[in-house]
Amino acid sequence: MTDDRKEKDKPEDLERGDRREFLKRGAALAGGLSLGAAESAIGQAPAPEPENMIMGTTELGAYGKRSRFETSVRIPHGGRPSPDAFGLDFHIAAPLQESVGVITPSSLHYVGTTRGSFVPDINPEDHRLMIHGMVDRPLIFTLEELKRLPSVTRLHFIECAGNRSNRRHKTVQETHGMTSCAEWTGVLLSTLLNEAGVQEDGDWIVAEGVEEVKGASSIPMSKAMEDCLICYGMNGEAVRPQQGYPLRLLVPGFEGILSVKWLRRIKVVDQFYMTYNDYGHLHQDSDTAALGMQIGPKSVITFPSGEQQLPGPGFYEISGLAWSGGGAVTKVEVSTDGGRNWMDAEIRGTAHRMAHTRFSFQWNWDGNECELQSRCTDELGSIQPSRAQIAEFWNQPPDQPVRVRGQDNSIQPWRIASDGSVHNAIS
Ligand SMILES: Nc1nc2c(c(=O)[nH]1)N[C@H]1C(S)=C(S)[C@@H](COP(=O)(O)O)O[C@H]1N2
Ligand SMILES: [Mo]
Repeated sequence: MTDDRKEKDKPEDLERGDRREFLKRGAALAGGLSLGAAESAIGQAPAPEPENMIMGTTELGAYGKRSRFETSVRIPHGGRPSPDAFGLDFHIAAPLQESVGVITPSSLHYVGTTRGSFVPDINPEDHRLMIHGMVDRPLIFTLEELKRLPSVTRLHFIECAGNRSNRRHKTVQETHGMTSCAEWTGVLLSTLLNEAGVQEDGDWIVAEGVEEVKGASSIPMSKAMEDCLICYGMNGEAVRPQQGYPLRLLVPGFEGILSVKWLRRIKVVDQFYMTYNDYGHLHQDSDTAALGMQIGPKSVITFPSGEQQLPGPGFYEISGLAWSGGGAVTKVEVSTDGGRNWMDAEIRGTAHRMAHTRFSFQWNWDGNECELQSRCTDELGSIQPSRAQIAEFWNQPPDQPVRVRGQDNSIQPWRIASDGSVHNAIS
């Protein structure tokens, strides 16, 4: 009984507490949100007429879908149509501008394909995963067998190395939409490798998918043993076909290309193998290549972001996503004056390792033109660089547009014009 009461009282108390806090802040901020107007509207939404009700059992009963009033969708990335004239899927970007929390719904998860992939239609009963090469006991697993093994469930982002911002991009979907975060379930790769028995010189693995170019990637054994997952689950259901159904490799925090979809083979080898996917590392030795695979600390403000419109001066919650291949996000800072002054943002929820982390910052816009930026620090103490810092690092002439080489984890600036319109501020 007492417990029941507590449970019931809690949300209300919290709500009241928050509201009081909010009112205090609101009073302190000249020109803050007009609470009176908001208050009088509460409870006045008309109840829907019966003919406007969706009959759950018929339309939504078997597999739910979102409200018809929610319209955000994925878009082709990099100006290439997807699907193209041949029906091939290319990179498509997630609508981060509409995102809340940290999970990307599976339907909106970005899609990366190395070669304009068809999406294989795999019957899980026919699918096998082979572990072979420099192991004592080569193994072949069915899906059923994998699901009998100890499982883990973890939040992880994936990001394509091609997720880069430039001044032509208008929205955050264009600048940053090639990353997403999901709850992944599967078996630790180390469980399978230990079962197979990795031999002395087995320093690398090559992972392979089912398509003609294999989607193969070389991954260092240390990473394979540390935290790589063989996933069959995503956001509470089976991995979606575009994400690798029925089985995908997940290499947390490393370039997305290594997270091989439609995974069918892992070969333990003694060196870095140059696969189709590894062309980006062509000029590097294997140690450098392995290091270059890890994604640096990165963040972006999703609200307000490019092409959004602020209705006028007053209170706003700046909101965004931060992540790092180096572990958990430990700090996010926000600047409202183009990077001169930085203030700590609040981290919303738990900062999981190699996962999108939601941050927010309470802001009162005075109506003057300004520039918003966010900056991420991860558990290694690495700090997200500005584009100017990157230019300086590469000795680029200061009067020319910055060219980011390799992965782009540069700070994204958004300019708020005095009419409330929001623009990409990369010059
Ligand atoms: N088999 C296979 N795996 C693949 C690819 C592919 O084309 N084939 N694309 C890679 C690339 S380039 C990226 S960025 C990620 C994208 O994962 P997602 O489509 O689930 O977002 O998958 C990687 N795994
Ligand atoms: Mo990618």
